[in-house]
Amino acid sequence: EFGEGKGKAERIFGFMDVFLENDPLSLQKDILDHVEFTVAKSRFNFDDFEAYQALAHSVRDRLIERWHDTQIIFSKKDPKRLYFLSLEFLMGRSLSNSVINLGVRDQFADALSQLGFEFEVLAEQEGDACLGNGGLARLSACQMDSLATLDYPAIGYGLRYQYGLFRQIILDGFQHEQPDYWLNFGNPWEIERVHITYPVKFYGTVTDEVLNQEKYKVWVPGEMVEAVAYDNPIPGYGTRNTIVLRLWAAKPSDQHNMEAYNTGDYVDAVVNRQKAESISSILYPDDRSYQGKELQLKQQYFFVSASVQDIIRRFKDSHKNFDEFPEKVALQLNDTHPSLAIVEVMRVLLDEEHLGWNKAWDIICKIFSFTTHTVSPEAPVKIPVDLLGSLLPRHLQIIYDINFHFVEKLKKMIGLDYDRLTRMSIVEEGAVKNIRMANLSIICSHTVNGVSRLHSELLKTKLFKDFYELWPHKFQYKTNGVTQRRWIVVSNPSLCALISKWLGTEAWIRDIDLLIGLKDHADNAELHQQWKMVKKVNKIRLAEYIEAMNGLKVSLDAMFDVHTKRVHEYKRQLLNILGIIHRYDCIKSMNQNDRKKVVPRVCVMGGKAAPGYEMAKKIIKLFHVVAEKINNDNDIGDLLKLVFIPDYNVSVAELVIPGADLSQHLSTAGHEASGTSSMKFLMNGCLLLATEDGSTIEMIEEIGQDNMFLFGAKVDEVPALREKGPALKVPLQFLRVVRMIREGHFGFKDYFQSLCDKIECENDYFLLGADFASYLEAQAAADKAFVDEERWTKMSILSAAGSGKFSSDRTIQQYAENTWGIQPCRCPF
Ligand code: 8GP
Repeated sequence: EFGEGKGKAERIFGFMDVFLENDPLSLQKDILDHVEFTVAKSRFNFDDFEAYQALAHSVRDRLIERWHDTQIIFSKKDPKRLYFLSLEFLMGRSLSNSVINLGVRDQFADALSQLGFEFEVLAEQEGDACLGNGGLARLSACQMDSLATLDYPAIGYGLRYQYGLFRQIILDGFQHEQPDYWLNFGNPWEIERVHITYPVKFYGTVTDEVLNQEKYKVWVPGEMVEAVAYDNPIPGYGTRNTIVLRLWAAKPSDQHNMEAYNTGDYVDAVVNRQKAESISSILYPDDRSYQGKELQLKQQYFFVSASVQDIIRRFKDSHKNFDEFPEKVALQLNDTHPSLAIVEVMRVLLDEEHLGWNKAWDIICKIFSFTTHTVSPEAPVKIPVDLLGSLLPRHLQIIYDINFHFVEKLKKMIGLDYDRLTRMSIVEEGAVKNIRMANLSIICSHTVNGVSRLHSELLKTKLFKDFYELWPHKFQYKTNGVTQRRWIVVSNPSLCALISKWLGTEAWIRDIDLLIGLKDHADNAELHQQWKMVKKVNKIRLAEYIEAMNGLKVSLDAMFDVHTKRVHEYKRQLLNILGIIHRYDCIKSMNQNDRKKVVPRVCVMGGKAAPGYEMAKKIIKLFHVVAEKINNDNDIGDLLKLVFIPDYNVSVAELVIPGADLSQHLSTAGHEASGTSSMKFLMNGCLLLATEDGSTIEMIEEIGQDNMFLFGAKVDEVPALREKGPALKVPLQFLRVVRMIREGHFGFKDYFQSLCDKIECENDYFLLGADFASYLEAQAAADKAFVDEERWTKMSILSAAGSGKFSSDRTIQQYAENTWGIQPCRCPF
């Protein structure tokens, strides 16, 4: 095979390539070379962490080799490329995923064991790359994996934050945040490109100049920083294709303020220069709202400007005429955070390429597509005009021009309907004038995508109704998906082996539709036995982690009931806690005989609250006080145990998800745009207890409602329930558990009053009271199913078998075909 590859390389490239060998001896030599020359330790004396570093560098060499080959093919064939712009990527760890996608996992494990190291142990040395908040950020990471695997010519662009998402620590049950200085121990997965840098301008003034009798705008900046590229190779699975995620870091620019050096204040000048680095230093830790801060806007423009310069440079390397730009370039806006890219491309085409308004606008309308990830009417990002005008004066002018042309056109289409014109304008008038980034994105993109079918309906009928009525053809949706490479193959090796055995092939790792084949064996006793064994192995792994973290021993016979996601009122972790209190209360009142019928549960919760989100932080504290009481109640024993997993992140999720029997997805219907953790649980054969929200609705179609525990108001019932307000009848059990908290049954009485008021005296916006009875029924149904082991196992097999639709491979293929118009371009060996 190796000789074949070499021959092909010669035919394709016309030169003899040298491939890195993957036999154990060559791998050992590579690892030891890196120990000696990269890590600079003696090859006779190095510890686990040093071994991990050397291993990571050996893997990186192989990634770089493939990436170069991929680049050669892309340059030669010059396909239309996708540029995926996202301010957040939640990549997690890279080692295990890389060796699996490269197909060298076993070879490396063999090589290491001969050197006296265990692959799994070294893999634990790696820290997580947490350059994102939650769903949107992890989705971007899954989508990069699928883009590489499906051979699409794509590049991801983002920011290389020095501080990723804060580390959550829990002290006395309260969340505290600590900085995540993830680069402290180096990052072997990135390649610093000292020669790929671009100047990024801020502030200053705009002047008019005349060139060849034409008037042009010239932006004279007041500040300059330099963007430096850091490349992170992303390997595809079952292909040689390896693409790149290019993250920008801010560095001081030599042109920053030369004057200062000359005026003699050398030390101050250097210190000021250094401030430039703060632009890419920190990820904003809120997963919902935009704070309209200057630094946040600077970050957005910094990343957009560097990416656009890079894209245009690449295009101009092999094309002379901008007419071809839309045939070669697709730009994807991952939510509104990168939307300044629209204005930046327009500025370059007008002021630097001198194309003229009509031509430039025509290009803009063909290259941008926009995906929104929220349903919240408060979430749309607004930038105060004053802020934008001071930081990016030329961009504000261009936005006004785009808006002027748009409003003029709109008047011709809809007449002088001022209410509607006001709603649709990019500029929001009022005491503070704002730029509405969603309106800008919709107006300038050829396609607007939602992230599930329900989400898309809500966009069309509520959030963006005016725009949908104007341009129905722009609106599409692509239901989210997750990559089975990370969420089964890496995180659940036992299940991966079992699935391959029963399907008789590993092809499902690239072609997830094959999973449905498990359905044929859903009643097979032998599979049941093995399926249960796999779950047990994963529960043991999780139980060991819980014991190490919390010192709590949990029973493997209990149902592992998991609720992990960012903490939010709309995600209703509070509903879960109220349900737990109710369960505890019921057990307490039972006699010993009845207690024998209770299904023991280990209730696991995990997730971070935004540092400024007080109610979310109270919910975390409430879980802890309830846990304290119940876990220390010897009368209850193993019937109910509560565990909070601190600092939930990608690598913790890889451990928790495979070990879950049941997982909860409780958002009030109409609030979760899609939800993606449910997809990971489903693939791992975990049963879902959920509301009919986001992508769950599509899961019901795939898995069947008999294989899930559904509850709660449906999306069209929610408005009427809200309307009723205090007149809404809530069950007595609900009032009782709220009273227990209020009266200090779990302590911290005063601290929880506001939380109780919100769901009892105020309008209970997220309808906990209204959904409580049906939530308890769904929980009872889960208990009933769990005691019937064979029924439960069958439901579990059917959940995994029906999860194929929720692979990001399907999502990406739909984007490629229906939104971006790109084709696979495969490295031929
Ligand atoms: C999330 C949605 O809440 C979730 O339903 C969806 O599955 C996920 O995006 C991926 O589409 N939204 C966000 O994470 C989000 O809006 N984050 C922005 C503030 C950064």
